Amino acid sequence: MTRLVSGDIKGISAGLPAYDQRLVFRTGMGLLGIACHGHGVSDVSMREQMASFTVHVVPVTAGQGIISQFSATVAAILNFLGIQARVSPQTDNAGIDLACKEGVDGILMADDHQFVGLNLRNRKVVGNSEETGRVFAAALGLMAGGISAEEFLVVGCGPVGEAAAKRLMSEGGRITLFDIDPAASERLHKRLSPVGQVCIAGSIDEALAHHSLILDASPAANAIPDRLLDANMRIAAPGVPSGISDMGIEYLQERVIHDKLELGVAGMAVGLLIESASRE
Ligand code: PYL
Repeated sequence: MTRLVSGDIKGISAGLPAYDQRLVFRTGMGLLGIACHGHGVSDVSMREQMASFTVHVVPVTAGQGIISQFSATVAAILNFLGIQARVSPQTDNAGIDLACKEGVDGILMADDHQFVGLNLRNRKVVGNSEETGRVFAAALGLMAGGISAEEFLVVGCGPVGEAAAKRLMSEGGRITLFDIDPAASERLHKRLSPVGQVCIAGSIDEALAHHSLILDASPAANAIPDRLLDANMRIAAPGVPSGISDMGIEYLQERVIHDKLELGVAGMAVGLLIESASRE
């Protein structure tokens, strides 16, 4: 997992309404709608659940420590979705202690390895990597006008890529995997083969020559080189840093979705509350 720096986060909170609009323009749905679609639940019912759900975002000082504005930005995203969230005045274990004593419904907290959400009402735990993969896959499906029988290239075979591939396969998407580390694509191929149609590409050049629907979950800049971009491509890119250059993003315009925190946190929020929401 690539660690964000405060420069990555700057501007996310203030930019949420505009980002939501950009998502609607690209997919027909905003942040909450895409996250609900990723989970197959109705956003109307989810909105109701969220209005009565309280969250503390607990800053974590362990490892490399606090990222300035990280917790505040997570709380801002949750508030934008309609959850009553605030940054805990306490960090680490004291923050967990306070959340339980105050009777809040959920906690979100991240160390350098895992960003988790805990539903204290029912003990459900959600992970940012899985939710990010799921929700970006749902966004790509919306950009594609549907997932069933479409061919998708998943670049990066870590937890985000795996969750994205599973979400695409759950609706009948056909998957080609590519990872700079062939052993990683082979491991994921083995896990996914029982689930549906999946194969491995030998090179990124070959893979991009044959695909226009791409999920870039690699944590590497230039994973999708500019020289291989095509005007027909649609790319969902949760990887940090983005595998597409700024020039590539400019070239693809409304056919690319990339953010560093927003969709993943929205997926976590919906995942925490899904038990009580009705299906789409
Ligand atoms: C959750 C993000 C998504 C991409 N990279 C992940 C990351 O930066 N993880 C580290 C988060 C550390 C947060 C710090 C704090 O401010 O509480 N412990």
